[in-house]
Amino acid sequence: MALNTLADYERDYPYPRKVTLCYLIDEEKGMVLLAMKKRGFGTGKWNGVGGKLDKGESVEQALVRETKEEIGVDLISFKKIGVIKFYFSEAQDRSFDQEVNVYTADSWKGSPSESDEMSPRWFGINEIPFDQMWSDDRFWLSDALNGKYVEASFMFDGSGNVKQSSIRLR
Ligand code: 6OG
Repeated sequence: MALNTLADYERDYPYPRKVTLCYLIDEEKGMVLLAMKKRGFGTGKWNGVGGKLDKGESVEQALVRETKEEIGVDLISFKKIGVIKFYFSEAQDRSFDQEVNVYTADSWKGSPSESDEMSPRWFGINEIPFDQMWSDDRFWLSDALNGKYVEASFMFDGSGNVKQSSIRLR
């Protein structure tokens, strides 16, 4: 059957590949750590840190490993703030689609540092550079950082713009 709407994707592909995404938070200063992606999927965009699960790994194991690899810090405490499914409707196959498991972390060891893959920087929670981020972020990130749990799905066009969305915040 043809895939036309976001609901078609959600019905036919309910379990896209899992990935992790983590935002370090400095509660006292009201800051969030974003990192500039230097290579691969999403190059040139600010985002949280994270990536794919290795074979046999849990989501939380991948979250800890990816954060260490990308910005050099060891997470101590973190909390899940949402699950978001992304469908790239104009991709050749469904391998780009992702289920992003989103976390914030409020305690870690070490200070964020640059790696081959990412270059981190602190931003005020009210000064997030949405125009240099994935186009879905403006629909949910501020609410999620302010304590809402987000369950959402997005369908993108070939230029990376949101074509359809479904967002539940609680
Ligand atoms: P690697 O390919 O580097 O993992 N990611 C997204 N994050 C946001 N905010 N919006 C999206 O809309 C995203 N698509 C993927 C998940 C990719 C990293 O990028 C995140 C992962 O942390 C499309 O292994």
